[in-house]
Amino acid sequence: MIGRRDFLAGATAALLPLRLPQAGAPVPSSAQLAWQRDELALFLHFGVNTFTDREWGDGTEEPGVFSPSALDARQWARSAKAAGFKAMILTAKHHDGFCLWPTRTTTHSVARSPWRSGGGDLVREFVDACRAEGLKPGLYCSPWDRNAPTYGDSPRYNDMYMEQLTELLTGYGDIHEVWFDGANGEGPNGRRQVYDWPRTFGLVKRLQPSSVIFSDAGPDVRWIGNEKGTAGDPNWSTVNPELVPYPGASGPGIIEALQHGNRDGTVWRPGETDVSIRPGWFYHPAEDEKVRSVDNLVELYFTSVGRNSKLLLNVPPTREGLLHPTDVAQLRGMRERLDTLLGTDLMKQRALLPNIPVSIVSLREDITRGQSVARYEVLGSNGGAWFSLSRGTTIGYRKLDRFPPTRLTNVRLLFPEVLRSGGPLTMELY
Ligand code: FUL
Repeated sequence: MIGRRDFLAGATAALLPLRLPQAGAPVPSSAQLAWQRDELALFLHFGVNTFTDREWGDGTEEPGVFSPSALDARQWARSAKAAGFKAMILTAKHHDGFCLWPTRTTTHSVARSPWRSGGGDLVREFVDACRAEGLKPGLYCSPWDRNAPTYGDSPRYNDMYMEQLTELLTGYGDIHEVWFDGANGEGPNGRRQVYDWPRTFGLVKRLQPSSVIFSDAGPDVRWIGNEKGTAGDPNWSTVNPELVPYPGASGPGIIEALQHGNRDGTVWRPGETDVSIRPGWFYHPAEDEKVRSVDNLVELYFTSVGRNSKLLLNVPPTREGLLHPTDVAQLRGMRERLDTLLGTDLMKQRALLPNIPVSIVSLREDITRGQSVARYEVLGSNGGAWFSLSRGTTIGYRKLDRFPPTRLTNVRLLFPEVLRSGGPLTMELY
């Protein structure tokens, strides 16, 4: 046994310096750290698809179809904030190419729509609403563009895409997360567009140095490898970058690497778990009865945040431009349930009370010093022999384990394997 720590009361324990710290162990940047600590972000898929009832528009949509009747981005932000979300990410442009801001790069935008008589700028209203409610704004701008005539003419399209990003990243203040998917469909006449990822990432870093860039290939935050809301277990925040060379890359082992990261990875690139509250990413009236239940949303929290990931939950605005009352109610229900489940840390009491059953253990490493625990086991006792409550591999930012309600007087944490000396480790019991 490499390390052991008994907890009778109090919540924080320093890991013993079990090995000399390894020079160069990957650690998070301050932007990655803040990103992870936010735990919950709301994803907003909204655009022409909302009005045509599609998931992927083909770029031939009339801008005139975009006509939300009562759009209120503050309602999105208030709902997110009330549910404990700390950030929001809007699809400024999806694969159909329709821009939610009055871009100079194309006429395929809100400027040609009846919304706000063509004078609207939804990216502006979105960032203003975020800031008014104390949320961090993020933007998704799809590289795949089924409307742009230059798409498939790689250098020309890439120039236009850089201009779009420049508008978004210079015109709206701090953008905390820039979200890239790797979808790469054919252009007109079957032409293949080659994206310039180094240029794209370089531009974002130059214009918004404090943001995190999300994609399959990071560089700051990686996709978790599925859209089901389930991070891998284990889930390391470190990866070997050569495994996923560019966003949208496919090949053997990539999904596995995204799901789990690499224990011996050379860069810090935590995983983000994106999933929708409804079957689709965009709003469809036919899915009003298919909104995830509170139980299901709470489960998502445990399989994402509780596995050292972050939850990016999509809640698509309706044709009115509002979050649907059902979705808002489920978000509120999720918050209430999480507050109840994780509200009272029994470790904060002077001694564990044998009459209060425990069913959740929350472990946290001080990730400013990287991830160090490689195997752990939580033992409990009720005055007699020790028995196992849960065990796992890595902990990272947060690991939530559930077990049948158990009465305990003592808890012991074992570390059969650690990679390096770590910072303080926190345990909470619920
Ligand atoms: C994917 C897209 O194709 C989906 O429409 C959605 O935007 C999802 C979040 O990313 O790559």
